[in-house]
Amino acid sequence: MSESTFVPYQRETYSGDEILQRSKRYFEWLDTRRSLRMFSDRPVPRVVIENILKAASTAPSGAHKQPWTFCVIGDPALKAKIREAAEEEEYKSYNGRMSEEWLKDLEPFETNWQKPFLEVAPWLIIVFKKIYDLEEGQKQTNYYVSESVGIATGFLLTAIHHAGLVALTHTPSPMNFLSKLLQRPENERPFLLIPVGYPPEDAAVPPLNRKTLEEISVFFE
Ligand code: IYR
Repeated sequence: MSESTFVPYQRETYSGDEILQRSKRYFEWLDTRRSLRMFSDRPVPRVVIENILKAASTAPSGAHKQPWTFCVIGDPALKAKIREAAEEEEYKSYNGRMSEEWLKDLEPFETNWQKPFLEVAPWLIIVFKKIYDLEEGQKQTNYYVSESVGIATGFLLTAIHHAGLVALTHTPSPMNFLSKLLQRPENERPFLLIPVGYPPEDAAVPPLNRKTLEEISVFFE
């Protein structure tokens, strides 16, 4: 057996009232996050988005392969193209592809096929998952790709919230037009489209309730 190459890991830990307060305050702060479908056009510096991406990329991933690419769109002409292509798909979805049940479930969100936020938000982050890696043309296996990219997207959304910005986890469906428009390689698949920006002055959200702890958990002590 070879010697372990592990390096020491040390971090601050908490107990007593401090661990209680930290966990409670973090929940209360995270509970203020909401998905927004409207944005201010107020600019957000590129470096802020870069920091948010670095935060997202600290997520755990299968065999630490970090199987993600974040495409970041600030160019108005490209945003317009993405909006046009997304609306074309969404129009078809809302007018025939989505079931009655699905449309009914979406009523509280007041969504429709129109996606003006794709042009208004200063940045669009398009998350791609790498179903395998390509190194010098050689296929390399990635593991638990959807789980990994899902977790990274969670980190991304939390980082956006922490910066005081808002986002939407948008899923124009199908999303393959994004691979074409952004000329992504064959090993990448679009995962989510996330507009990011400041909320507008008159921001509004549907009055949602979150499930209770009892509804979401089962303890075996
Ligand atoms: N992709 C469509 C429909 C949609 C689907 C779900 I599930 C939502 O939670 C919200 C919207 C759209 O973005 O409008």
